[in-house]
Amino acid sequence: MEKLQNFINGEYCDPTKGKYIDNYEPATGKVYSLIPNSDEEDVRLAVEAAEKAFPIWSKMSIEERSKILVKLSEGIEARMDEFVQAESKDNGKPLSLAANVDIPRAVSNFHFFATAILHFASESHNMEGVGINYTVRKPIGIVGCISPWNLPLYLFSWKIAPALAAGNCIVAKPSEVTPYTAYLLGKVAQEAGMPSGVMNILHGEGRSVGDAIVKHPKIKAISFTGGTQTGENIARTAAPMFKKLSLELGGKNPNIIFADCDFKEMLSTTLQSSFANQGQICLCGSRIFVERSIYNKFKEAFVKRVATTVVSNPKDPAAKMGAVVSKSHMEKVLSYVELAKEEGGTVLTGGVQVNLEAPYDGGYYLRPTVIEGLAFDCRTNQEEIFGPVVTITPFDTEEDVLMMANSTQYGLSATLWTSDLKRAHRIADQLQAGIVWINAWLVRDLRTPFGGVKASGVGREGGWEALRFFTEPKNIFIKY
Ligand code: TXE
Repeated sequence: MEKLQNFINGEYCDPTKGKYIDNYEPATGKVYSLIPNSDEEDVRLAVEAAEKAFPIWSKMSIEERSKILVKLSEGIEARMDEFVQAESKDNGKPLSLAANVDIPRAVSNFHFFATAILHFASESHNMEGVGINYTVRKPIGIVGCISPWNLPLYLFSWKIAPALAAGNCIVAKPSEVTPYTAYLLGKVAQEAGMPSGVMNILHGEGRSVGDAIVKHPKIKAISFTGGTQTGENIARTAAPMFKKLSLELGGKNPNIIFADCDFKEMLSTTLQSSFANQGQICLCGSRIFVERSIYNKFKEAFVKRVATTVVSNPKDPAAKMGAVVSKSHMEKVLSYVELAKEEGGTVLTGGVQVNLEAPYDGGYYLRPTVIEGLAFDCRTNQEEIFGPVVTITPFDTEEDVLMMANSTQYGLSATLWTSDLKRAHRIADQLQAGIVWINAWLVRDLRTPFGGVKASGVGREGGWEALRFFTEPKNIFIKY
């Protein structure tokens, strides 16, 4: 069976203690490779390599650094098919999604930050007749990047690209549930001429290697995307060490639909925002609020479309949805369907596992699920399910829907459907969310700030925000 390796100091290597964990293919439920279960000793080696590489990488001209990162992005593009196949196999998502979204976006992430750094500038503040302040922004040093399983290379590269572009060396860990594309990245870095030790990629469980990254005193900043509980644990460890922290956590995003929306466009986009990537995107709109006058019309049309959505193996070109990421995640999602029933909800469609024919009979397939009749403040409507489950709830007034939309501990994103411009501004302004889409969903411009409020996280990624996070400003004053 294939054994993945860590990538330290420009070379692939085995974990020092020789421990491995199983890597499952969600489409079949079978183990198909082994992942190093690294620990603090591997982190120590990676930090040592990064420490040596830092003077070389941080002092390299920005143009040269940029060229290497552009080559990295081109390297992924040149191996597009290999990356697409690997991402789909590792995660269970349809091949078409990996080909159209995940891997192209990873290419763009590297390209975007490789070129953004060429234009990154700092400020100066003149004090008339007194002197001038100028601010320099320097790389932090060694930074830790920890990413989740839902959009594996997409989110991994979203962190490591700005970290590297800003001149840092990294010790990065993809999710142990979906390690494969990050594993492939080592080869591409070698081909791109990335100096040894700049990019170190370690595999393994959060509680072993992830925790060791967070605890290492020479790793000065942590950029994390994942569950809110994990974010809390990381913050607890990192805060007393005064590490810089960027935390992108969970969401329970509202999708608010007014009667005056473009119904057709809203309906097809709402299918996407509910179930894309099997509902495993932190930006999915899992609480759908519909103005009462169109509630029944919406319910009928939506449920009809959801009920005919094709759930199939990821290689099937007809598949609109593939497998969810793991058995335990599937069980978690199904347990929320049971909870919803206990809380008085009615399952309008879905709520069950899908059994495909061999060799996919052991895979983790779920029917997309729509539930109605729940109170806005019940657990099903407050906790992140992170799967193909949405609830629908009618509303009467703007005040009502805003109260319900803002009622969770989360505040990542929100979607709003209306053709009333004034209302769109009014509601967008009052939504407690870091990102609001009006008459659209998941339209992303990499220059914009990305992140949430409340329990959805701390800090912003994207554009200058990411480059600011991965640099340390120093203000220097000189007297006239
Ligand atoms: O995420 P974890 P899990 C949510 C979603 C999901 C839940 C749990 O609701 O059901 O979180 O998913 C690493 N120190 N999201 O358990 O554990 C871990 O190895 C350092 C939302 O898979 O947060 C992985 O690399 N690292 C979400 C990463 O953290 C640790 C995406 C994320 O895993 C660690 C994923 C520790 N103590 C899940 N423990 C989003 N916002 O996009 C774990 N890790």
